[in-house]
Amino acid sequence: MSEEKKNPGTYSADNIQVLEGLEAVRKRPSMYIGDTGPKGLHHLVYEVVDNSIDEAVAGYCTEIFVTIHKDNSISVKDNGRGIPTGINKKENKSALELVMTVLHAGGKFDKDTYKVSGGLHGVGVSCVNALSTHLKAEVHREGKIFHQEYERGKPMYEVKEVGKSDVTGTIVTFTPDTEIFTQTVVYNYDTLANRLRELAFLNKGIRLTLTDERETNDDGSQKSDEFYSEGGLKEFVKFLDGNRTPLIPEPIYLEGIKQGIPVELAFQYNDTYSENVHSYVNNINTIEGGSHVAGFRRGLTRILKKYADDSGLLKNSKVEVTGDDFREGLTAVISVKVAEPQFEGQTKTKLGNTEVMGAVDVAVGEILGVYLEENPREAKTIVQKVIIAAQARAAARKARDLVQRKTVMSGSGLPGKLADCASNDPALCEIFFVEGDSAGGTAKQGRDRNYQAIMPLRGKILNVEKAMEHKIYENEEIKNMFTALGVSVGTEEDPKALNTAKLRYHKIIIMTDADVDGSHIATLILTFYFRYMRELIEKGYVYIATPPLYLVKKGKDSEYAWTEDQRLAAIQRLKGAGKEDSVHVQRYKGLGEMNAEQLWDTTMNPEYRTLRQVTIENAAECDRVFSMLMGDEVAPRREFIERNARYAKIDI
Ligand code: 0RA
Repeated sequence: MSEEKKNPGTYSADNIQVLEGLEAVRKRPSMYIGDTGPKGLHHLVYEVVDNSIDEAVAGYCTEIFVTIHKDNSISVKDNGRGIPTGINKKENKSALELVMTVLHAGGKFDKDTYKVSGGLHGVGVSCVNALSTHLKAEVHREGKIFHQEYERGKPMYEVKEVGKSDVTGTIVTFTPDTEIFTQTVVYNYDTLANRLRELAFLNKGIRLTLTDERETNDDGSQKSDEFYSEGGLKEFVKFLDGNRTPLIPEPIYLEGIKQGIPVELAFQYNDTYSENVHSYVNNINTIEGGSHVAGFRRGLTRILKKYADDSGLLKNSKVEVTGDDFREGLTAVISVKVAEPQFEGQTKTKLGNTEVMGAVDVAVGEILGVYLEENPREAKTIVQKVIIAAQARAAARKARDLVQRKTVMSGSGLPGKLADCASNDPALCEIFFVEGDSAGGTAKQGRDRNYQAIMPLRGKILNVEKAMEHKIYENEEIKNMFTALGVSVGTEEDPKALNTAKLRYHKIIIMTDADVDGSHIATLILTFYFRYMRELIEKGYVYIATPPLYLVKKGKDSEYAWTEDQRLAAIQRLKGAGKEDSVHVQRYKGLGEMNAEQLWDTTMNPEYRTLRQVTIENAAECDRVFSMLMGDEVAPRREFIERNARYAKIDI
């Protein structure tokens, strides 16, 4: 120790602390970035981009470039002021080095920076550094260029001046560590594009450009997209409702500071029956909602109810109007900036700060009050929509009660078509929802009845995107799905809430044919889960089975293939020295073509099967994709399907 003290430039006590901090990140990366799968991998980029967004929100940066390099390293470049490089007196180190190597350094040496973004976990760029084999920071500032590089978070040299520059800005380039990200270090363009698009809508006026050096377009140009929004959330709502028919010409929009809290919100009514309220706090998607969403609902209900009462439109409708009725066919985005957000809930994405409720309530009240006064025709359209919703809800309530009664009776009341498993332990039990009775029969023979239940579904299930709520609860297949799962609607607090306390299976597996029809049915089922049982997706209970596409056979030898590459490889292996036409390839057109043993071996046996877990990475994007795939507009659907023609693999 004493020796090190004498050489502050090389290895001081401070250094040891720093290394301990970053070592902690490497030891338990999930604590800092959520997980070490694809989600955590992409989170690294968001963490770095957030720093540039902060600089932009502070008013010093207008452009951010994100580049995926050929080797899957990432560069984030901005035209901000550049990270300060001067020596911090207290730490006796360059500020740049502190930012890059000390956990949460950001606020410490610069108290004036009003940091409002900063990733879901808000851990800062030093975490990215700790989890990268190599990171390089380049700063253009005060007419000079500075560099520092790091290996797994440790500086390779002190900050050095390497040249002159007549611009300002920061470029961070990092290579994710394969020791940490053992699953994959390959970046997904669309995932990054969706987040950058979202950030552009949430932070109007900032230009975000994504470039993929791994791919070129058909015309030879580099794959690249630019995201820029002048209208902010107003444009976000239009984008989300791009495949729906609006009821009012333009979204209702407000931006301002209410009770000291920056609030931006936009909302729009469309002719569907679903409610799509997306909310953000400091650019973080609060998928569990919270006080800002509560404030929005309260303000919306208060103002619309008063308007409806005063206008006399409600008088003849004979139904009682509830809060839900005001949100049918509503698409809204709420964004607030909170200095010290408290995140609660299962996934820490629910805003707890109570003071935000009043601020948003007041904001909605102001803007909506004025809108209704100034636009009587639109006001009438909205109120009529609310009345229809209330009438439909009365019908839905009856239908829901049916679902509820049936679930309560369960035991004897399980659907006749369900082949249940022996175990009662939900954590061990799986249920396969299988397309068609014939495949259902095969699955019943092939399964392990101790813990695998089979439930055949008849043909195409109801498209919930187009149906009114009561139709959904009246639908036989959907009712059976509720009963089989042990899920009901209505808890003591909320008659509409999903009650999953008695869920009977922790793996809900959708097993359909590996063809277009099968994908369509899987998408219909997923739409239903997304709209009516989202909690089960969020808890990670919903999966998609992946049956093979081919059986490649020669004599007694055979191999299954899931992809074109696997099919070709299997043919090569099996033909050996023989001719190619000695190998027979069977294309499985449906589950029904497999016998029970084959289905078990390839698709149901946990030892060999591949299940794809359904996750919601980006709720707003899911919402848009589902409304497009299942809604009325044909052209965007065809376009999407053509783009994803190989297999409608929807990463929801
Ligand atoms: C703190 C102070 C100042 C700039 C930044 C942070 C900054 C950080 C990042 C991270 C990525 N890009 C960035 N750009 C700027 C500037 C203080 C000053 O110049 O007075």
